Amino acid sequence: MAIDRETRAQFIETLGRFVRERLRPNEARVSDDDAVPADILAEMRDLGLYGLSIPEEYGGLGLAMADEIEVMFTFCQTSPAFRSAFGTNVGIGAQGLIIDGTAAQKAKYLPKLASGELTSSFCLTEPDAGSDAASLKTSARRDGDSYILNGTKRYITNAPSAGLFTVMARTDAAIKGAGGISAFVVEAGTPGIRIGKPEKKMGQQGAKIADVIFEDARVPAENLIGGVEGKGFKTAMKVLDRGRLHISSVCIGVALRLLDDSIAYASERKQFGQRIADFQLVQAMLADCKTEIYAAQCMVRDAASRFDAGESVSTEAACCKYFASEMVGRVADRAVQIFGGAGYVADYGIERFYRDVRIFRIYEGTSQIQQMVIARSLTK
Ligand code: COS
Repeated sequence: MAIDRETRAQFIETLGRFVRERLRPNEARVSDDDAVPADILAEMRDLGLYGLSIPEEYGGLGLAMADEIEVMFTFCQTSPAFRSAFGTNVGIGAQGLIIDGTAAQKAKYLPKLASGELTSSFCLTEPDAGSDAASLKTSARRDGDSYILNGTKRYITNAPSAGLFTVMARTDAAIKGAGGISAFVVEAGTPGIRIGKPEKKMGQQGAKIADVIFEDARVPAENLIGGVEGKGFKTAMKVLDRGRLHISSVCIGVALRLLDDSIAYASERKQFGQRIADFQLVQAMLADCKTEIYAAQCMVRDAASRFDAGESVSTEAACCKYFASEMVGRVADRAVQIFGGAGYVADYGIERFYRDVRIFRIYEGTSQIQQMVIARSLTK
């Protein structure tokens, strides 16, 4: 549902203040502690962030994609670890249920995801199935009224805090590709589920990723998403189409922040007797950042409104994710350059962003997978 312009503007203004007053002062702490403080998580729940994209009938804000991206442009002008805490509920962890779940599955789980009482995770990737998602090996064998899950899911965002997993598993061992895969909603407390040790990562400290290991985990058959076997890969792809728009808007938010910081620094820092912002070579870097951010915004706004109109946007979502994630990498690199030595030193936070944004070119489909999706649609 689209909210009216005034409500959206007020919400975005509130979030902008929250980012400036609550999140930015805590960026270094979140990185040092490798955790988002509990009081900030509670405030993000109260703001409705966990339920941004969950329909209103289940207690969410039910934002249209066109509204969600605008919200993210503002919210993500801070460390992306804050977004990651609720990002799986907005995106990949919950969307399988929203898009393809039965009425009973939605009624059971979505209210708790919308309030943030439950955090969800998306379990697709495995040790031997990353970009080639359709080759996944985790099995789900039917046994009476249940399925028995076995296998390992890897690099699962929010696994340590998740109460619910959307799990893609193979229900038909005879079908090797996408057609043998089904999607399940699995409660974290299910016996037979273990969470691995959180990985040490290049960036986004405060956001956790870990293995999720299924060892004879018995899941009620009623938790098969949509109630039909063999549809799980398509569910995952639909979730990722939408997720790629969301991630694009996250990239843009971070890029806006980096540009602001770069302008502020260049306006203050003096060399050769003048502000470095007055040197044309620095101006060129600022202008390139602005131009690319604007291009990404235009792309994402266009794709989001097409998505809301019911168009298939697989290709456009891939274009957006490809361009926006590469764009923020270039913006972060220029920010380090503009800050010079200070850009390389931890106290200024720029090097942290430089590391934080690197994952955007990898997760929810690498740049090379986006190129493949785009090229396939052009040549099929
Ligand atoms: N929406 C709906 N259905 C889709 C779809 C989409 N966006 N993309 C593919 N499908 C369908 C296809 O139509 C096909 O259905 P049929 O068998 O009925 O024709 C089925 O899914 C299999 O598709 P395809 O043959 O294209 O699968 P591939 O194995 O070639 O893989 C890619 C497709 C590479 C695009 C997919 O594996 C992918 O996105 N990989 C990256 C995974 C990823 O992003 N991982 C990140 C983990 S989450 S952080």
